Amino acid sequence: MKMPNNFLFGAASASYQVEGAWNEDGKGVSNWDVFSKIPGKTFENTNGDVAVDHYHRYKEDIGLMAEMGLESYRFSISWPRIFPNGTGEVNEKGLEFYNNVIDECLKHNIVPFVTLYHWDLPQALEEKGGWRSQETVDAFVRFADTCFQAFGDRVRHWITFNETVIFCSLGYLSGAHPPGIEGDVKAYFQATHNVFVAHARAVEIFKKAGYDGEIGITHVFSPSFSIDNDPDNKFAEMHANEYATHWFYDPILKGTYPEYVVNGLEAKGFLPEWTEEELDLLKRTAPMNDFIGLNYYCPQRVMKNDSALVMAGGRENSTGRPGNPSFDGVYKTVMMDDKVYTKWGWEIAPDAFLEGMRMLKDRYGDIKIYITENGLGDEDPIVDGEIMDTPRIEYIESHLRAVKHAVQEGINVAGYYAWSVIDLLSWLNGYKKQYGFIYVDHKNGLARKKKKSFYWYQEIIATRAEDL
Ligand code: BGP
Repeated sequence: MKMPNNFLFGAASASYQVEGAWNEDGKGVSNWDVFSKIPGKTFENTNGDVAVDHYHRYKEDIGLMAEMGLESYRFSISWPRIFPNGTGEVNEKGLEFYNNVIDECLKHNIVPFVTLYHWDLPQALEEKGGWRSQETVDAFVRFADTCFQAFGDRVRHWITFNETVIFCSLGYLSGAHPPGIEGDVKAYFQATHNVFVAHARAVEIFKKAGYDGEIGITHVFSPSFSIDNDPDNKFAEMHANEYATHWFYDPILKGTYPEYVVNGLEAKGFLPEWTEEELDLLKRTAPMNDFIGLNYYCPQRVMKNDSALVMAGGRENSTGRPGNPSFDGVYKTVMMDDKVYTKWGWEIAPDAFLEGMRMLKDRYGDIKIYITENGLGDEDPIVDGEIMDTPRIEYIESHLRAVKHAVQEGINVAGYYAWSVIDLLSWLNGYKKQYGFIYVDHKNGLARKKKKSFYWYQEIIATRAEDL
């Protein structure tokens, strides 16, 4: 079987991870500009000041994407480029840059798939409370509306937020991302609720204005599986899926919060402060979501937590290995002897990917799915000057096969975006952890070079994955 003609083969990036030009053309300072410069926060204190200089090289990069045959490019808009202080006056130069990127994509018949928020929050808003604050919600809605108005004549695919669970949990529980707060469970749940409200308000504006196109949100997709059939571990599995998946997917797709979590939070005093109006908004806008974006890297293997510890890290903890207890100490994620892991301890499990998609279909029905990220973080071997990223090819091949299987089973998957189109800054792991089809030579003026996987993906796209 060939993948259907309207299935999009794409690849992704995010503004802070590729653009650089952190203080050029009127761009404001983002929370990541500040956070990454605090000594010890990132691997070798790397930051996105220059990143891979996509800001100045977008034409070359999009040209390479076109050569690869890429059908769609998912990228994000740096909010502080458009509103240097988060709100207030628009920076025209910022709009101009994204107009250029969009036009360059269209020139090459590449569908631009835009993420509005991929974590680089204007620092001015971070200082006013970030996602704990209503001010950020209001400012986001204005930012989203501005982008719809500026780019909505050419952009038909919109993602409001990337991975709420990650930027909120790493921001307020583990402290590994800005604002670097540890163990504030109340703030964590409040921030997630505020993000869902901001999403819902943006969706409603988009729909009311009648733009031609689709809008949705992108979530981490990391379904939990018990390590065995022990009832305590099965309970841990249920609990983990409720807190780490349903809490995020239900308000978007069902318009309500999962009762199990609401009851649990209420008992512990962690329930977000919300209004009836906000809950109505979630309910009213849920059916307006055109799709759900899934970022899938690995599942979670869980068991009951038998230690007194509560969560100290997370998936992105660059120093520790998994084995982290959940924030409430009920379960812990563990590595298993019979599983295969990447060098960074992320399990490679295409079967769990397919199984997870079935679970989603069971719970949420036929909602359209885009796989908005999937890929392998690795240190690619260079042999005689060629980048021989065979493990990446194997990883993507096995996961694309799972996607193909899903489509054959009638799961509504409409596109696949490899992470990442080009080697870029890994938030906490610098440039050492590579993901791209295109190599960036940091010792040679950031020169671009096609990897083995570049040619492989080119072939996959050209044949619409027929041989997979
Ligand atoms: C996702 C993010 C991406 C990207 C990816 C790989 O959570 O949306 O921006 O960074 O993970 O993560 P890492 O670079 O930590 O390996």
